[in-house]
This record gives sequence, structure tokens and C-alpha cells, in this order.
Amino acid sequence: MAMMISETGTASHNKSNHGTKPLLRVLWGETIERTPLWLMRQAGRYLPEYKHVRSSAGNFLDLCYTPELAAQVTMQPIYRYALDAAILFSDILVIPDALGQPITFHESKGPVLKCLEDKEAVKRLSLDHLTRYLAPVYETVQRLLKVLPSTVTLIGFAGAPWTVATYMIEGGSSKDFSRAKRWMFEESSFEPLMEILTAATIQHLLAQIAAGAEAVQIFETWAGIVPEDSFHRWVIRPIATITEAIHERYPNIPVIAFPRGAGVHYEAFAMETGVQAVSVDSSVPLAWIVDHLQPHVIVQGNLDPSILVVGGNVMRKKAQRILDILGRGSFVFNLGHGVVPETPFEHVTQLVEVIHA
Ligand code: 1CP
Repeated sequence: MAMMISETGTASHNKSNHGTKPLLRVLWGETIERTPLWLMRQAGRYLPEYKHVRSSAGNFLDLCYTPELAAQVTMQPIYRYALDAAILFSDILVIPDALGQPITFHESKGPVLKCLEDKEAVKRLSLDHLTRYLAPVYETVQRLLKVLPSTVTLIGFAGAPWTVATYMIEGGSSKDFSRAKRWMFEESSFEPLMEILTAATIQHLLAQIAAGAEAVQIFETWAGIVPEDSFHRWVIRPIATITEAIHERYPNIPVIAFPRGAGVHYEAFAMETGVQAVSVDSSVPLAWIVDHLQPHVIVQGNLDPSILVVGGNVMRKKAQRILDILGRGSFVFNLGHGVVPETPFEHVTQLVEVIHA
């Protein structure tokens, strides 16, 4: 097991209380009795109490930037279910917002940004006020520390540079990412953009850790659309740079990364980024994960979110199969992508029961 977290802690991030936190223990390479469990997008529109807060908060970014409400929403799934982690309620797109590319969220269209036009637009992005602009996010982390049960790990997060760049270049979600890919192939300002995003991600994650985040996850949601000969340069390398910067300052903070859709690249990703844990999407065969990933990293995943919508015995069987095959190695149970809004919330209770049984 390639555990790269050193034994020396910092004053605020030592291992003195990790004994009570199953997820942290597994991320630090211990073998424990029960598999830890949390779910990507565990806070969100499938929960009635989320919809209630969301409707009173105004727009989505107001919710992200109001520490009291963001902390409340982070805690909602923790009060309902026996989960091992709380993930800070925020979004990966606060980074473009903080760099000076304003963003709005529409109920039907999702995120909308004024798309980056050219080199000049990249030059106008500024790192100068990033952590000041995002101070409410760090205040949310501080509030959470005061209310979090002693067994629950607080996870901070950010988007990986490539995934965030796609939204900035396309001006929002995209079907084919053709503009983002063209930038990758030929636009001279792609490299400076990726450098700014890498620096911004490092600042943002370090500030979350300084505020109290106990682990961080890097979401590379669009890893799967990167052409194979660009994967190392624009997926592995930026995430390795970010991970190194985190470990330089905080050697005891585990880094989880989610290169969704990376396919056979998952193996190089696990070996070359320096992350402690890799979150695996639902398309990756379990036996392949055992042979190719578990020897190198802690694995997290990978129940299909649609199976959580189905629930009942169909779900129980699929979850049990994942536990049987991956649970023998170092493993954190999660979904292969985020909880979808149409998920009946009782199904999460059923899933927790399977993992705890
Ligand atoms: O109005 C609403 O409630 C909007 C829905 C929503 C929510 C609940 C968005 C808009 N973001 C979030 C919160 C969020 N986003 C969290 C914290 C909650 C939790 O996990 O419990 C996290 C970790 C994210 C991360 C995120 N945002 C990702 C990476 C993970 C993933 O799901 O792939 C991405 C790609 C985004 C962008 C984003 N935010 C929201 C939308 C609609 C989108 C676009 C998604 C797309 O392009 O398909």
C-alpha cells in the first residue's frame, strides 16, 4: 500500500482524534472492521429539507456564500443518515466566480458564465482576491467543525483545473466540449488558463484545510473526454501539482480524486498523482479495480446512482457485490457519481443498512 502521508502532523492537523473517525482511519491506511460510507452530492435536491432551505436562500450562489445556510445544508444528510463524512456544501464553480468570471445558476440550464473569448480574457482573471472573496466558504468550514459529530470526517473540495476550465471556456455545461477541446489543442492561452486554475485550486484547498477540513476531494468530472495523448499533461499533471502542494504544507491531509470516466487511465492516475484515494465511476469492472488500483491506492466507489433511485433488493444485491469484492482491500463505499434529485430519500437508509450489516 503506497501511503504517502508522513507521520508528522501539524498543530491543527495531527492524528490525535482520528481514532474516532472511520473514514480518516481508512484514508490513513488502517484496516478497520466496517467499510466507511459517504455519498457524492449527499446534500441536494432529493432531500425535502434541502429544497426548503434552497427556496428561502434566493439564488444558488447565495446559498453557497451564506455560512449559516451552507453549514445547515451540509449537516442535513448527517442528521438523517449514519454517514462517515460531511462534504462542505459549495460548488466547483466558485473558482471562476472568485477569479472574476461571474456565474449564475439557472434551474433548467444549470451554470451560465460569459464564456472566455481569448487571451485577453484569460489575462483579466485575477488570483489577487481569491481567498478573500471565498472567505464565506472557509467560515462555513469553521462553523461545521463546531457541530460535527466526533465520528464524522469533514471533506473539503474543489474541481480539477480541466473540469473547471471546460465550464469557463464553454460558458456552462456542454454536450460535446468542442470549444474546450479546441482550446486544449491550439489556443495559446490554454496553458496560462490551466496555470491560473491550478494555483487557484491550491489556494482554495489550503484555505479550506486551514479552516478545518480534514480531507479534500478533487472532482475531475470530465476526465473521460480528454484525448488519450493529452491525459497525462492536462489531467494527471495538474492534480499531481495540487496534491504535492497540499502535502508539502499538510502531510497528514488525505487527498481523494475522482477522475470520472478515466477508463484504463485510472491506473496511471492512481500511480502518478500522489493522491491517497481514487474515486471510481460505475463503469470500471470490480475485478480490474482489485488488480490494478487497490495495490496502489485506497479505492472509493462505485454504485451506480440510478440503482439508488431503484432501491430495495436490486440495490441491496448490487451494493453487497461491491462490498464483497472491494471490501477486502482498502475501501470507502460511495456512488460512481452524485446522488440524483429523483432519488427517494428512504433508499439512502436502506443503503446505509447494507454497509453497516
Ligand atoms: O439549485 C440547486 O440546488 C443546484 C444543484 C447543485 C448542487 C446541490 C449544484 C449546481 N451544485 C450543488 C452542490 C455541489 N456541487 C456539491 C456539494 C454537495 C454535496 O456533494 O453534497 C459538490 C461537491 C458539487 C460539485 C460539482 N459542481 C461538480 C463535480 C461533481 C459532479 O457532480 O460531477 C460539478 C461538475 C459541478 C457543476 C455544477 N453545479 C451545479 C450544476 C447544475 C452543475 C453542472 C453539472 C453539469 O454540467 O452536468
